[in-house]
Formats: sequence, C-alpha cells, structure tokens
Amino acid sequence: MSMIVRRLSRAATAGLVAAAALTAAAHSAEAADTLGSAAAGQGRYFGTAVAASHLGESDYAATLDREFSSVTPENEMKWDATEPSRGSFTFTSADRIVDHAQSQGMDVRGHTLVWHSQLPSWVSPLGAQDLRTAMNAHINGLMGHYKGEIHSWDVVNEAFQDGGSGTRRSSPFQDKLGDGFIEEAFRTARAADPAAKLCYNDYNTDGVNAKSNAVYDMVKDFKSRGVPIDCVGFQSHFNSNSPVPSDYRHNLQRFADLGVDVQITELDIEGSGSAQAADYTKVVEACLAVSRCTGMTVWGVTDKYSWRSGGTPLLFDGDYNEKPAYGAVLSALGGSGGPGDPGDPGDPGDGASCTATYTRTADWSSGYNGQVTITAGAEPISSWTATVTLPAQQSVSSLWNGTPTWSGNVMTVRPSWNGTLAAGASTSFGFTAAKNGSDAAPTVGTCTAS
Ligand code: G2I
Repeated sequence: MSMIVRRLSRAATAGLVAAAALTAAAHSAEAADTLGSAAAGQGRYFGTAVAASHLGESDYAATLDREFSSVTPENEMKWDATEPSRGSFTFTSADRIVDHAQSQGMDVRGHTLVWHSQLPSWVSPLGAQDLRTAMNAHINGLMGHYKGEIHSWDVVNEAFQDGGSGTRRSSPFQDKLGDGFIEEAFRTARAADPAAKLCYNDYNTDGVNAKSNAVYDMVKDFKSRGVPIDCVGFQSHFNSNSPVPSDYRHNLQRFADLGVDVQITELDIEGSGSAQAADYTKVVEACLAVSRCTGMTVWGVTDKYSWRSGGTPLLFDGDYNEKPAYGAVLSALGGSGGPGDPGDPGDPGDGASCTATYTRTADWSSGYNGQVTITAGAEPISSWTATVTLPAQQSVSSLWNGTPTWSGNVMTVRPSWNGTLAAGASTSFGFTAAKNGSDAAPTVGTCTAS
C-alpha cells in the first residue's frame, strides 16, 4: 500500500483549490494532446519556468494553462526577490505564480533556496556564524510560507565549479562555511517541509564529466550518511557548444541508481526546425527510459521571453505557435500525432479502451473509502490511466492496487500490478480519504487504455 498525504495550507485557506479541481478535471477529459496530459500518461509532469510579469498576457496564460502540468518561478523565489533586506520577506510575485498554478491544478517546483547568484547585497558581508544563521532563516522563511505546496525544492543550486577539476565554486557560503553548507541546507530544508522533495540542481552535469562526477560523489556520500536528499536536477541548457550529451540517459540512470529521483529542470535547446526537434526527442526519450526521471521542465513558454531568446530555444515561437520541437516532444511523450496516438492506425493496441466507475465502499464521520472499477472495452488492454478529482478540502491518506501521481487535487492513477485486462474484464483500486468538512463525492474523469 502506498501512502500519499496531500497537504493543503496557504492555498486552501485562500480557497483556491476548488477552482483547481474544476480546471484540472477539464484537462483530464481531453485526449493526451497536450504536453502535460501526454506526460501524465507516462507518469511524469511536464513543466515550464514562468515569470509573474507575463501572466497577464492572455496568449501566454492560455498556452501555459493548456500545455503544462508544473511551473517553476523563473526568478520570483530567488533570495533577492524574497528577502531583499534581512528578515523581511516579500512573496507577492511568487504567490501570484503559485496561486495561478493552483488555480489550474498545476504543481510547483521551488527554485531556489541557496545560490551564489541573485543574492541581495546584505548577504555577502556577513561573518561565518551570521551567514549560517541567515541561510537557515532564509530556508525556513521560504519553505515555511509554501509548506505543503511545493513538490520539489532546489535547495542548493550550482555549487560546483565548471571545468575539469570537479571542485566547489567559490561563493559566500562555500568560502565562509566550507563544504558542509550544502549538507546543512538540506537538513534545515527537511525539517522545514518534510513533504517536499529536496533537490540539488546544476548545469553542465548532464553527461558524465568531472563536474557531474563531483556531484555524484556528493550525493553518494549524502545517501550513505543519511543526509536528506531526494532528487538531482539536471538543468539541460543546450546549444551547439554544449549539445545533448550522448551519455545523457546513462548519466541520469547512474544518479537514479544512487536512490534519488532525477528531474530535467531547465531544459532549452538553441536552434530551430527538425534539428532542434530531434534534440528535444533525445532528451524526452532519455527521461522516459529512466524510471526515476519524474518530470521535465522547459525554461520558459515562448522564445520571446527566453533568457536566451536569440537562440530560439523553446517549444513555442514568439507568437505562441507550436514549433517542430513541440510536435517532437508531444510525440515522444506518446501524445497525439505520434507513436501512441489512438488515431494512428499503425499502433498496436489501437481500439484499446476502458471505463471507470466510482463507488463509496465505507463511510464514517471523518472519512470514507472510495473504489474505482476499471473495465476494459471490446479489446484486451495492457495498461490503463484514470483520473480522480477530489473536492478541495479532502485529502487521500492511502491508496491500494494503483499507483497515483498528484497534480493539485487531481490524482492520476495507473496500475500497480493490475494493468492487463481481457476484453470486458475489470479490476479496481481503492483509497481512503479524509473529509475535512466536505462529504462531496470525487469526480472520475476519462479512463484511457493502451
Ligand atoms: O541563467 C539561466 C538559469 C541557470 N540556472 C539557474 C536559473 O535560475 C537561471 O535562470 C535565469 C533566468 O532565466 C533569468 O531571467 O537566471 C537569470 C539570473 O541569473 C535571470 O536573469 C535575470 C536578469 O539577470 C535580471 O537582470 C532581470 O532583472 O532576470 C531578471 C528578471 O527578468
């Protein structure tokens, strides 16, 4: 039995999650013809970096809301944006992004707590002990504000030097606190929000090289000593000087084999046309080949707002048109238009279908057990995916005979052992939910089968 506890704090009090349920349910009724829904079919999220200042642009928001299932604030959670003077936190811009994401049923990645760049000027002059106190207070301030709302935090960003030696980068933290600052940041972060996945995030670590070897050794050491780390982020900023490495998948896999999740956190690939599309395909295929690669984030919605806008590195052009790279990613994710498209007559498994029905099997004052029965259609199926949208207040404490992933309060459930069904045959998964004041029934969305 897998245990899932959904935490609702800031958003629930703001009453935003109910709206998320409605929109996310609408998403789930669509075929896998968007990046987010196609990735969900593979048990992954597909995210983008977002700037709060663009949310008011209707094409930007429409593309974001339609295509993506996770967001990363591009700058709004960084130290200079959130604690510009010591002890005085401002969350206005970051809250805008988190509220928007929650209203659309999207997850949020937190970026980033401890980084040498975009530091406000008051941090660098601090003495060692004071810097340690300030670092921990900053982590606690951010993670406390968003407790239960961030699926993964980049706790420490870019702490290793480029180049051949694999040494630590000079920074106020490294120079004054020594190597131990990373470990201390992770321990503080775990205590601040035990539900968040804690990631180390870096660039030029995408293939096997001296820098990624140094990160690998650190993660291995952390795992052996019980230092809390859950994931490693591979930024994946690629261009002709820094192409997608041929050992990308192998490198992701060797980190996963240490017992951490891996995530592609800031993907962009300069270029255009079919060459760019082919490179994006390589990245998506690498992630899908590594079971612990839990999701991908591109570093922006549209080329026009990219930090490397001259290199047109993203999936939508400046007018929000889908580029060839978009189709390549969607296809690699098994979305419509490519392999896995239910409309593609060349695919085995076409005609596979299923239905999902819900019943409440037990009921008590504070909670209930729900059961969703999956029935194959006229053809045998080898897998199924069902979505269940919980009423805003409710939370699921356990689920059996299925494997859930969460996006807001929508759970997408795939088989744990019971994917294969003969034509017309049924299986079911069950879950226990806390009512938290709402006795309403969950909504079961479209069942998809392959
Ligand atoms: O540099 C690309 C990324 C590398 N990994 C860490 C990421 O956090 C980093 O993101 C970029 C943002 O995409 C840029 O938007 O980080 C840059 C700063 O290090 C961001 O640039 C800053 C500009 O330097 C500021 O002048 C500007 O005010 O963006 C700010 C907001 O537009």
